[in-house]
Amino acid sequence: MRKILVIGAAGQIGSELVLELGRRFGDDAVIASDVKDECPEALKDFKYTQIDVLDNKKLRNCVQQEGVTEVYLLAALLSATAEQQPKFAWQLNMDGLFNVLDLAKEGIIKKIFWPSSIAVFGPSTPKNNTPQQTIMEPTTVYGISKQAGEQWCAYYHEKYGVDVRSIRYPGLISHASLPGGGTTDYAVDIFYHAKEHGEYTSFLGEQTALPMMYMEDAIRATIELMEAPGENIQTRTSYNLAGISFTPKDLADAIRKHIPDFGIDYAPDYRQAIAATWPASINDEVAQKEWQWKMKYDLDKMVTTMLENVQPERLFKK
Ligand code: AKB
Repeated sequence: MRKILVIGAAGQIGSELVLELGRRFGDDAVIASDVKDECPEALKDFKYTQIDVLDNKKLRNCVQQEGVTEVYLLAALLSATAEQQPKFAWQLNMDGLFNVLDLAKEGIIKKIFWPSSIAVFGPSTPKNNTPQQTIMEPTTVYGISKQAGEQWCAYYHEKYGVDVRSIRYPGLISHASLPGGGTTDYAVDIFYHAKEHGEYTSFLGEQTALPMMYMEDAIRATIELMEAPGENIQTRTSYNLAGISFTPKDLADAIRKHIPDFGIDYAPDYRQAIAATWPASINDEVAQKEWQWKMKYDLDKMVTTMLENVQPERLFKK
């Protein structure tokens, strides 16, 4: 029987992934877990267990007692936060991964999803249409941890037959959950400010193009990858997904189609230096070929959906 454990279920991806896994496989097939003591309100129909992924003993007990077959490991520090706490970021991002990989190596669980990121690329990577396999010299702690993690995933697959699958997520955009500590967070923030104040100050510069993706596409990609036949999955590091590439100016222009007076100005901060090292656009032909990946949301569709659904009162007290 399928039993799925989502680690990091209170985060931006986790909170939406749990709901979609529940819709597809039944709420009883999914266990949500997070380092937080309290189960997020949105996940109250699911079994919830508090787990720090660094607590290997508690993680193992949970997996064995509940008969967990698959783990989605989403607990991590993202790019901006990781730069503030480099040692802890490395520990969380790497030891958490090893704790889960070892459960699969020992045959206790059957399958793992682990997210990588466009942060694996660096300043020496080709900036446009970045290929699946290319130069990777990341300059952030987060990027270094993701690149090392990718290699460990491939190693565990090759040496121990571990079925681990991964996506290099672009920046993710959702109205249902808030991002926490990434360089791409402006592309969510902007919608709350556009609706509430009609203006926004971007912490990335006007012409900083980055790959992004609407959350519904990202969740669908994640589950489609996990459900694809194992023999199709020839890439055991992590898959490029192209998403939608745009600059803060492109995004503001798209918002202006709905809010004509929307105003934007630019005050780049330390996150600009991170963004400057990442690709502007990504090539995802390998994902298209190996597991038939196809994106549904372009820039205009994403902006329309965000503006229709975003609830500024979640950020701004009235
Ligand atoms: C971040 O900005 O750190 C993340 C990512 C691209 O992995 N959204």
